[in-house]
Amino acid sequence: MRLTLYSAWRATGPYRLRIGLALKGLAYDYVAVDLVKGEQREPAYRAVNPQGLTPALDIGDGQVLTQSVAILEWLEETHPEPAILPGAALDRQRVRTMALIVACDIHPLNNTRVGRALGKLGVSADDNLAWMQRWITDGFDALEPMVAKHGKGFAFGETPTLADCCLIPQVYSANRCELDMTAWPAIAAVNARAQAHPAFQAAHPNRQPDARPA
Ligand SMILES: N[C@@H](CCC(=O)N[C@@H](CS)C(=O)NCC(=O)O)C(=O)O
Repeated sequence: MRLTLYSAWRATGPYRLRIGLALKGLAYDYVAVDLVKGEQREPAYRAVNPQGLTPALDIGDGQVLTQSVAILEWLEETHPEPAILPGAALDRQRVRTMALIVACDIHPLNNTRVGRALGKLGVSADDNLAWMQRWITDGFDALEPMVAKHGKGFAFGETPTLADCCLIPQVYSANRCELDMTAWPAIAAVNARAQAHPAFQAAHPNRQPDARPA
């Protein structure tokens, strides 16, 4: 199966999926979508993902998958080892809860298109930054005790899970938003551990072909 990932180097949705693909040891071709230029809204990309969002994963035979968490779940079903979901139903529920706090409750409020829409309404760059920080703070405040309780190196347990696939890109985004991670020591510790893991290193924005100097 030849995989083609439509990605953008700093965007957290594609970053989640790059982590999952690296954890599963799956190679892929990389197609960069320039979100700053707006390539995601052009007809050529809408033909790939009509929603105009990244990531998209072309798995061949005319099949293109979208929505990062749904793609990660598909990866887990089709490539079960190494597992990114634990064996027990209750544990899986906890991991999905952590992942969805990021994917449903933080990220959608902070997406590029939301920032663009706020800007069109006259929101200043400073207020936009405060907006981003507010939603990340809310989410991390909720996640911190969960990670402290369930994490043993990674967000849930000793090995990377779907929760880490979502959390680590969100920490990257928090850093870009100038948030001080000392408020969330358990999350910061998981992030430090992940940065030393080869799959997370391979998936890092700076390692992508479309990476630009900061
Ligand atoms: N829920 C979607 C979110 C996808 C999404 O919003 N992707 C962002 C990058 S992280 C994007 O392509 N934004 C382009 C835009 O907002 O115009 C997923 O998880 O795949």
